[in-house]
Amino acid sequence: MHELGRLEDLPQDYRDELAARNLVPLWPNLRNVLPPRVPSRNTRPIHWPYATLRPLLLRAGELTPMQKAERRVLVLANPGHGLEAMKASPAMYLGMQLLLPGEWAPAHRHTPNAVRMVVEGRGATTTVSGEKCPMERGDLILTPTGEWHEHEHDGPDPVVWLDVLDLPLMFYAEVSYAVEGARQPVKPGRGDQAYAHGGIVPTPVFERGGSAYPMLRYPWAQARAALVGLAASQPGLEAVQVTYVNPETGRDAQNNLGFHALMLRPGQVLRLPARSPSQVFHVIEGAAGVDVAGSAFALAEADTCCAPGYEAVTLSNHSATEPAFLFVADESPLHRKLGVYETRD
Ligand code: GTQ
Repeated sequence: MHELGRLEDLPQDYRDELAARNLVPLWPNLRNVLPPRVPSRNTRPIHWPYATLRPLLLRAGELTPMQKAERRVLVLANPGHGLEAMKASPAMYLGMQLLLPGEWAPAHRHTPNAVRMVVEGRGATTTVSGEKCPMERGDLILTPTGEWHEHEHDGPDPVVWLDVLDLPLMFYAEVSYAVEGARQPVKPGRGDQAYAHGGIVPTPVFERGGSAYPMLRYPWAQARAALVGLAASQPGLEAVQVTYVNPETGRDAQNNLGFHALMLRPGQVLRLPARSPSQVFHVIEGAAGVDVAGSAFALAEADTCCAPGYEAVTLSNHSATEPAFLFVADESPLHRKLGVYETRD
């Protein structure tokens, strides 16, 4: 690939006149915006150990009351994008949210899609469009674009969960905003109960126009059982992974980000091929090694890390006796919509 002309090669008066007329020559920038074969990525592999994050989050609970926070969150920011950009990857925002006993995070709705992965504590609920979802450790709770949601906590201990939002994408597209609301009346009907068994869905006879997001809570007990069952039924299966899907359509649970649960068998080393989407790994149970792009992380329970796209990732379970369970979030639905999803090697 031959060298292209540089900006400095052009006479100053010409450059000045272009700038004055809001014009830019392409050729000095062409290789930056269309690099050869591999995109330039600001996303760095980063590990956020829970052991160091947790005391800082609990301290936020002492320093900042709910009225001053609305959402008491420490953002897991990737320094490759600049901390103030509050991105883990181009399309993914990660936050650890704390709710103390008796607290209420008021109702609002916003354009970004969010999910919660519950890390610790019992007794909290998130009410989404009137459906009150219990929050147990490892549960995945959706708050899809535009749906009212609020969090409350009646249990005895602090509750912490991981928020994953497509906020950076929405912000980039200049479509990110929120609307504040009042406490939601709770409606009967629970998606996690109506869709508790794979392949069996409710058949409305009298009602019409069901929700676009019929299942809002994916209990960890069910996802874990699915993984254990899959591993037992297919002893030769390399990647024991399930995807959180919309039970009515079978497609991704949300529009832009993909959510999966993955089980590593005792002693397993799993090499994931290089694929275009950035990924986030969070340990629900056990521990895992994550090797990506020259970084090697030892993830303990409740730890989180991210990996840039177009890089192979090796996951290892060093326990000889216990499986490890990971929550994986990625940008695959977005990449498929953009028509750029690819696997390499
Ligand atoms: O719980 O609604 O981490 O609106 C960031 C923005 C959580 C939430 C975040 C939010 C929320």
